[in-house]
Amino acid sequence: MRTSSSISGLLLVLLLSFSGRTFVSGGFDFPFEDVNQAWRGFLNLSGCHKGENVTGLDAVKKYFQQFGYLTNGDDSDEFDDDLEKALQIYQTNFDLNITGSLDNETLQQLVKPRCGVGDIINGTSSMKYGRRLAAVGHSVAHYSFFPGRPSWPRQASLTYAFSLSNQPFTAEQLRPIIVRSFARWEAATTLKFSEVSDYSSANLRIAFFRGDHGDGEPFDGPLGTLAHAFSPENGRLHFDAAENWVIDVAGLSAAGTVDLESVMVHEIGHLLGLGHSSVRESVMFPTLLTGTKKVDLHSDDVQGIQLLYGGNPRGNVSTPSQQSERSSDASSLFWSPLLSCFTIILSIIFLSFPL
Ligand code: TQI
Ligand code: CA
Ligand code: ZN
Ligand code: ZN
Repeated sequence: MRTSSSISGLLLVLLLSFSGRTFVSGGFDFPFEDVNQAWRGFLNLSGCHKGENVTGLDAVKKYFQQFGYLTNGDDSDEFDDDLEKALQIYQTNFDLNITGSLDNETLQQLVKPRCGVGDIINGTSSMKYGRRLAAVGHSVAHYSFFPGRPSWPRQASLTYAFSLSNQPFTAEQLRPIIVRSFARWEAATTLKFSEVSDYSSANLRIAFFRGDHGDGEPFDGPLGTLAHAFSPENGRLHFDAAENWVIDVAGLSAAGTVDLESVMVHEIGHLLGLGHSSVRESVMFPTLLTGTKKVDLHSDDVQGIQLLYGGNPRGNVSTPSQQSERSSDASSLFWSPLLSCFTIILSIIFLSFPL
């Protein structure tokens, strides 16, 4: 990419002033980069609209490709019909004025730090997105999947194993947390989970690592990235051993501690094929308040996982909020932009990683 390198100092100052707004949400009090380096060059493109040919538009197209808005593979500098459509969808998702051009408001949204997961999964430009649907009285699912919606076979019996290397807990401390976390997802689906002792042959493999551990997603020390999981059917779930992990609620009052079980439940959702959700109370919402535990599946999590695997014939798990009407447009994802991504640093983990 030749574009994103041209950044003037003035723009930097401007960007720092935007970033003040991104701190409004309560989340982990992580240090994080103000604005994704790679997208700073976007700010040069203010006012760009259809028909123009401007250096730097190729980077915008790549951004939209990365997050699912563009699928035509074209990365020229030409502002074409497809780019205009992509912008309109993006503007709908982020509740901006739907101008189809690169106005300032849109550019400011584009350069904000965001999660690595795409907004549109299997998207087509005919889909409807986000809050506007909710506003006309339809409940919209807010869970999401990975691109291509990968999953384990329905009704699979999956084995899991955990490694005791690099971490402070004993098997006796860790096992109940893992067992409980899997049980929450099992209760909602037809999936079955069982522990096996042979780590290398297990479907799902849980381990703690520090720093670079060979999968291209090095951990970053205390806070920042807490853990990551790969999408089906990879099965790897890694925790950052450098975190101040807590396994009892009492310990959560200390600053900088993270509840292992909350993160475990969230990461198992990823292992099974769920992306993030825009429903604040869901376990797949990409923010966890400091010092809190969030381990009960929300109806949004249940709907998402049941879409992949079907419901549990033993009866629906009870969920804290009323079940909302299932939307046929399950694959759209709406981010509440100010309140979701900005409190955490996310790593991008796609299917394409080799084992
Ligand atoms: N780790 C990110 C996460 O699991 C890594 C990640 C980003 C990711 N995008 C992904 C993993 C897409 C799989 C698929 O979300 S994290 C939280 C929360 C993290 C964050 O360390 O930032 C939890 C891990 F929600 F609290 F912010 C677990 Cl619960
Ligand atoms: Ca970390
Ligand atoms: Zn890893
Ligand atoms: Zn996540």
